[in-house]
Amino acid sequence: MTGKATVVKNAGSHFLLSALPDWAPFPAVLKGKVRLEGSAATNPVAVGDIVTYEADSAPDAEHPATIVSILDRKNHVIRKSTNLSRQSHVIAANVDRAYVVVTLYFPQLKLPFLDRFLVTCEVYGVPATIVLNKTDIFRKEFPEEMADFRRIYSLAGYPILEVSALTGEGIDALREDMSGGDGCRVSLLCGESGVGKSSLVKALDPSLSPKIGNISLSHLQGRHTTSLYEMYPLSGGGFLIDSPGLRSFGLVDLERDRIAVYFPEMLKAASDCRFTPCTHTHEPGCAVKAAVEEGRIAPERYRSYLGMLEEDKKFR
Ligand SMILES: Nc1nc2c(ncn2[C@@H]2O[C@H](COP(=O)(O)OP(=O)(O)O)[C@@H](O)[C@H]2O)c(=O)[nH]1
Ligand SMILES: [Mg+2]
Ligand SMILES: [Zn+2]
Repeated sequence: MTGKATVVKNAGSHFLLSALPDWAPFPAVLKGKVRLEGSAATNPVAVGDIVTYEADSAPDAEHPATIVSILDRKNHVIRKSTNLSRQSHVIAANVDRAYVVVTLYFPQLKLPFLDRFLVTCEVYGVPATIVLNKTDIFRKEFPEEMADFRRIYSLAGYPILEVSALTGEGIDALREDMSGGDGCRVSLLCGESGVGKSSLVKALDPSLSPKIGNISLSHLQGRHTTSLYEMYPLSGGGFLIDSPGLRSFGLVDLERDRIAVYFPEMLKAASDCRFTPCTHTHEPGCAVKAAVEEGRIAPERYRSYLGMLEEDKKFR
């Protein structure tokens, strides 16, 4: 028999597949290299890949299915193995949405960090939703900062969910969002340490909390960690891919003149710039700078962009 299913666990040479949205994982192996459907290229298999498989009978641990081919990916997320090596590793494929968890304080929000993260999502082609956690603190004590935050990222066009893992505010909305409406959405939950990812998973689906979000990053550094890429079904519908590497995936290498393309609000404005390409710094007739001056682009985001340009210069 043959079939089509999604990779829900990658343990190096062994895999678990499930025909999503049904959750009934069964084992599978790779024999040699696997080709991408309709192409000569071979590819490593990643969690989220939709694959075709062959099996003599219903697959079980003793008679795993054999992965035959990988269907075209709509996107994929990679991670560089180490700073020194140029190797990169595909850690997830076909991700429907990244939920980027942030706080205003405790820990303090660093806008350039969040903006780099959003740029990375844009580069990978993964739509991002911002999850502002710990509103139980901010709503009372920092209402102006909350309004500022909303202004900046609404102008940028990102959906914002305001939640509190502590009080449960917004958790139903987050659960509904993660189901994707049809119960098929595949999500990533990411954000820096201490923002409340583990607490959110616990609030979303208590049965998952022992499995997700408790692996420390330092413990894993310098080790091969393929076995840790795994997808979990959410009780409210949808699937969550978890791996420590994904929670803080770094910035991809970008050409200087490409950076602005990944700020969606700047990309939109840039079509009216007098010059192409335009770095949106010194050029006359720059529509991006005009939009910043007129308040249609948040100056905070523009500053993050300038910061990225500067940093890029340093490394060249
Ligand atoms: N006040 C408040 N504290 C929270 C909330 N969510 C998490 N925390 C606390 O923030 C700290 C870090 O949470 P944790 O879930 O471990 O964050 P992670 O590192 O992103 O997984 C813990 O002390 C949590 O109790 C929240 O919504 N409100
Ligand atoms: Mg955690
Ligand atoms: Zn410009």
